[in-house]
Amino acid sequence: MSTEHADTPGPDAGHAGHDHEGQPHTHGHDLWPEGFWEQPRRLGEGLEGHGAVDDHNVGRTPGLFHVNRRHGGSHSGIRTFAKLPMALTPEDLVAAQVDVAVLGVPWDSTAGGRSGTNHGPTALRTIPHFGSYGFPSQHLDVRVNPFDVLTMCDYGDSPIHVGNTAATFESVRKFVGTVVGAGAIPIIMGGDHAITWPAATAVADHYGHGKVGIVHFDAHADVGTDMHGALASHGTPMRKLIDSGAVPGRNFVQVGLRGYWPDQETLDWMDEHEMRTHFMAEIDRDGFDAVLDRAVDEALDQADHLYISLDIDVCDPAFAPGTGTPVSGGITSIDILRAVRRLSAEVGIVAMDVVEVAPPYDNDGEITVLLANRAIGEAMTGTAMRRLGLTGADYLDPHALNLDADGARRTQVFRDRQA
Ligand SMILES: [Mn+2]
Repeated sequence: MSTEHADTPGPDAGHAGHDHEGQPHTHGHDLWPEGFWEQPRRLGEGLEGHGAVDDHNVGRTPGLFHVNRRHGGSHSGIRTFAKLPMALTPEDLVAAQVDVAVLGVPWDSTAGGRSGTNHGPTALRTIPHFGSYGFPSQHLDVRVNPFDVLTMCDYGDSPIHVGNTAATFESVRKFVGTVVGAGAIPIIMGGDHAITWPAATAVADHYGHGKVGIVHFDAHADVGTDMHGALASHGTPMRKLIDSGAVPGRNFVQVGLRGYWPDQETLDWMDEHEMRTHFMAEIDRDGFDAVLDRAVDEALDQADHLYISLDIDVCDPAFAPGTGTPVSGGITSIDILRAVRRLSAEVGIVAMDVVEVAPPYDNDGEITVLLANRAIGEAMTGTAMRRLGLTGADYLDPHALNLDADGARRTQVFRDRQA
C-alpha cells in the first residue's frame, strides 16, 4: 500500500470525516474522536507556573515603574493603558498595593464570524485618549479623578499559546488569578468572549464558587453547549461557568440580548438555571434606565462579588461596528458607559472584562475602540466613586446638571447676581 498517495485511507479513516462513498459526514458526533464529549468541563486549579514574571529585569525591586517621562503626551510615547505605570509580577502588585490592574488577553482563536479581537489590547492602549495618568482626568459628570483616588497599573498581557486553546485558557486562568490573589481588580481587555470562562473561573476560585455574580452585557446569551463541537468558544463561556459550578445561573444578570439565537431549548435551559435575562425588547419597551435599575437591584441581591463581562456588541453597530458578531438594534454608547459606572459605584466590582473588540473591522474613526477604552475609564471612575462613598443611585455632581451645590439653577443664580 502506498503511503504517498493522498487518497490512501489511514487507520483513522472511520473518524476522518468521510464515508465509504467519499462523501463528507454532515451530522452528529462521528466527526470527533471517541471520548471527546466526555472531556472535563472544569478548568484546572492552582496558580503555579502563572507566567507573570519579569525575566528582563531580574533583581529589580518590586513595585510600579514608568516607561515614559513625566511630560510625554497622552497620544505619544510608549503606550501603556492610559499611560499608567507598569507592573509585571504579583510581587509588583503587592508592593505597590495596586487597586486596579489593566491586562490584555490577545486571543481570538475561539471566535466565529469576523476575526481580529487578538488586536484588541494593543488598540485599546494606543487609541489617542484624554483622561490618563499625569493629565487632567476629572470625570465631568461626577467630578472624580480616578487617577487621584486609586493606585492603578498596566499589567501587560497574559501568555497566549497560538493554536492551543486548552493551554491558553490555563494560562489566562492563572494570570488573572495572580491579580485577584494580589488584592487588585483585574480589568481584562480581550480577546474573544471565550476568555471569560478562564478569567471568571480564576475570580470565582479566589472569592469562592457561588460567591461571584456576573452582569453580562451582550447581544448574545453565550450559553451554548459547544460551537461546532468545540466546548471552548465565544458562544459557550457562560454555560461552562454554570456547569462547573464556578458561577451559578442565578448569579447571572444578562442585558441586551437580541437577534435570532439562542433557540427555545437553550432559552428553557436558561430559565431552569434561573438566569436573569433582560432582552432588548424589554429595554426598547421600558427604556434603558428602568432596565438598568432592575439590573443594579439584581446585582445587589444575587451574590457577594460582582464581575462585569462587557461584550462590546451589546451596543448597536452604529456605535460599535468593530466586533466579531454584530447585531443591529442595540443600546447606545451613553447607555453602556453609564451602566458600567453605576454598577462599579453602586454595587462595586471585583473584576471586569471588555471583549470582542475587533480593530480590523472598526471604522477609520476607531469608534469601537474609543468606546471600549472609555468603558474601562467608567469602571475606574465608578470604583473611585465607591472608594469616596459616592454610591447613591445614579449619582451625578450637581454642577454637571447645571445646578449649584444648593440645587439652584446656575443661570438663575447668575441673573440674581446681576440684579
Ligand atoms: Mn456577543
